[in-house]
Amino acid sequence: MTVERMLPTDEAYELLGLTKEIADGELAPRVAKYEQEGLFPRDVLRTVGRAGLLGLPYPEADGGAGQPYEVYLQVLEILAGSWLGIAEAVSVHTLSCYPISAYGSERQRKSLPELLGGDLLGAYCLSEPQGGSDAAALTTRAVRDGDDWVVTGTKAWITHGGRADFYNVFCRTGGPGPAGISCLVADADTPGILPQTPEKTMGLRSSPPAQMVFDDARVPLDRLVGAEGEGFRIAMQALDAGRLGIAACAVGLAQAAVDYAAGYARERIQFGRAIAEFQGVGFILADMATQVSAARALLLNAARLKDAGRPFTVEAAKAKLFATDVAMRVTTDAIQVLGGAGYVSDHPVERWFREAKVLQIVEGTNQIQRLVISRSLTRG
Ligand code: COS
Repeated sequence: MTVERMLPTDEAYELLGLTKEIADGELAPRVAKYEQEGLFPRDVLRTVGRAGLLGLPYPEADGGAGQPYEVYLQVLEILAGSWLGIAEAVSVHTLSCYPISAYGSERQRKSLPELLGGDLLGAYCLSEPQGGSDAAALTTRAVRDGDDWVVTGTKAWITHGGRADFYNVFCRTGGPGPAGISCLVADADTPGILPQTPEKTMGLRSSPPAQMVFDDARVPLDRLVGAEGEGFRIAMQALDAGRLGIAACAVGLAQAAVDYAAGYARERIQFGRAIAEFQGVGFILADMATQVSAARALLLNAARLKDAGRPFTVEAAKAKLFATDVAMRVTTDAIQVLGGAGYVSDHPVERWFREAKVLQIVEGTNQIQRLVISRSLTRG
């Protein structure tokens, strides 16, 4: 099934057409093998990067594609429909370019064409083993010494950990709480930046996160992004946009599950007819499709607010919460429609179900999204 889309420009339709070609031609043939064998898709990400998809929402003057978020997120959705790991990688890379794009010095911004150009991959190091939801409690420390910051600590759950070319590192340069946090951007080959063994994950096995140990890593003073003490705000703003990326991944995954389950129900014969003809199945499919459309609408509303320069933090939290819960429900229902066939790896729905779970957790658990939303209602 093709989703009817309303896009703002002819260029956007062309971009989505190109994305679909890449998704069908490059992603779909590889995803099962890479996910099953846990192969990191660096080659595929290069192809995606060279097609211009690793810098979509950034200004053309900086080497990006100047696309509105509304369009960028629909590109992510299409990629996620073929391979969630690639869509998530694009989303995380895009998030990782935010600090320099929004807060970088003139000198730092000179690196933007390289960051957005498609050959490099970024990572975002905020979480720590003892500090996930309570991000402001992070303990990784950066101390000035001569011309460098000396960084010590451990970051956890880092997507592209050990694979990235550059790392955003949120660390404590001052006292406790959010006001003591700063943002550094470090090159991957900095001595003392030590990737650990990747985690053994339930899903997204082609790109498992890893801990990153910073053992007296010396990062030049001029790699501080924004002012000292401004890191928490930078991190939160980056996450506002990043959460839209995760929501788009969820919508793409859920749409794939709807399409696959509907296709199966049209073919599968029981009691002398296609199971799609039984209301018990057809109504499940109808509810799945309706939830995905609602998630997409919430996502695009938040994106359009962002594109218009309006506040979108709360709408992004709603979109992330709703879309990722929908992805979990819809992939669960897709397994039910396939019955036993849905439970085995001959069909992709069992993988999608495992992958959907992580979307309810990354870039702020859905409990944290509820906190952001409820605070907006209850704080004056
Ligand atoms: N945009 C800009 N600034 C923000 C912001 C946002 N979205 N959210 C908070 N801030 C600012 C606040 O305005 C406040 O600044 P002032 O002290 O100048 O007023 C400061 O940051 C502290 O905010 P707050 O008091 O709300 O911080 P909390 O410690 O209560 O934390 C939550 C807020 C829980 C929302 C935050 O810690 C969070 O998002 N946690 C989840 C982290 C996460 O997503 N981790 C995943 C990592 S990537 S896989």
